[in-house]
Amino acid sequence: MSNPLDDLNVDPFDIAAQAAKIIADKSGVEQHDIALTLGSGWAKAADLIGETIATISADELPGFRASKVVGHVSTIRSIALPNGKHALVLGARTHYYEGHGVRPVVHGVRTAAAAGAKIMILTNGAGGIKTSWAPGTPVLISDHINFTATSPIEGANFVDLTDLYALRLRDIARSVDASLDEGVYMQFRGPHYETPAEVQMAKAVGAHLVGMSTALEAIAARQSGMEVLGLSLATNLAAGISDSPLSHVEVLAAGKEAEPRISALLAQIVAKL
Ligand code: 8IG
Repeated sequence: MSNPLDDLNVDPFDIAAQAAKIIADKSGVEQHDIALTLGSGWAKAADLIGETIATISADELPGFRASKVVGHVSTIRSIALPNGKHALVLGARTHYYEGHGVRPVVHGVRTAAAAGAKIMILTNGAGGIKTSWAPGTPVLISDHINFTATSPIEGANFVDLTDLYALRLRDIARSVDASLDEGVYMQFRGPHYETPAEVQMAKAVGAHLVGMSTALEAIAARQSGMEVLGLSLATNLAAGISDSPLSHVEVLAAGKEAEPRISALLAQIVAKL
């Protein structure tokens, strides 16, 4: 299936603007305030944060690719929050490991920015390096290490990434749950999990969480002028940190178990933004 983003003569921001226009038309919401990407374990939050105004299938929007990963839903929802604000929930994350390049990976974020969102909430399931994080522990992302060897930014645009994961937003999250720990997220290409040696490398360079998303999206969000809040669900201890091997089925099960708890937490945070 062809995607307009595959044509390198096309400006990805134009496609994002087209998608945002369709979202505005279908939802009747001219400007969204907040956008959320809900990764493994976080999807239930969409039902808790407010009233769904419109549900749009990803294949109705230019530039979006239908996800093929079990447990990932490909819809975009416009939600009215109790405080009068509007949230856009992106259920259609494209991962870098899918092999379509970086443009589709950040298209949701760029569409959210074009739809007016000033705050981008990025959530994911991740492997934890800290042994104190039992499977199912939510963790605030304080910073990231982009280990993908690529960037969503095209051309000589030297975007500052200081305070990328805004302290202001982390403080709001902690005002909801003071026990929230934080850590540095390291994005690997995947789709394989790390070797134990790679996890030791990640630990040595200052990472606390390993995953396959979020960092590229956060960079694109900052390029578009958004404030970023990042939340990981540590669904498993990273390879070699515990004795047992990693299984995608077990990772999904840990996400499901934690889902009601962390989705309620996220809904409470969204209510305060
Ligand atoms: I859930 O241990 C989940 N996603 N790279 N490593 C990486 N991604 C993950 C992991 C993990 N767990």
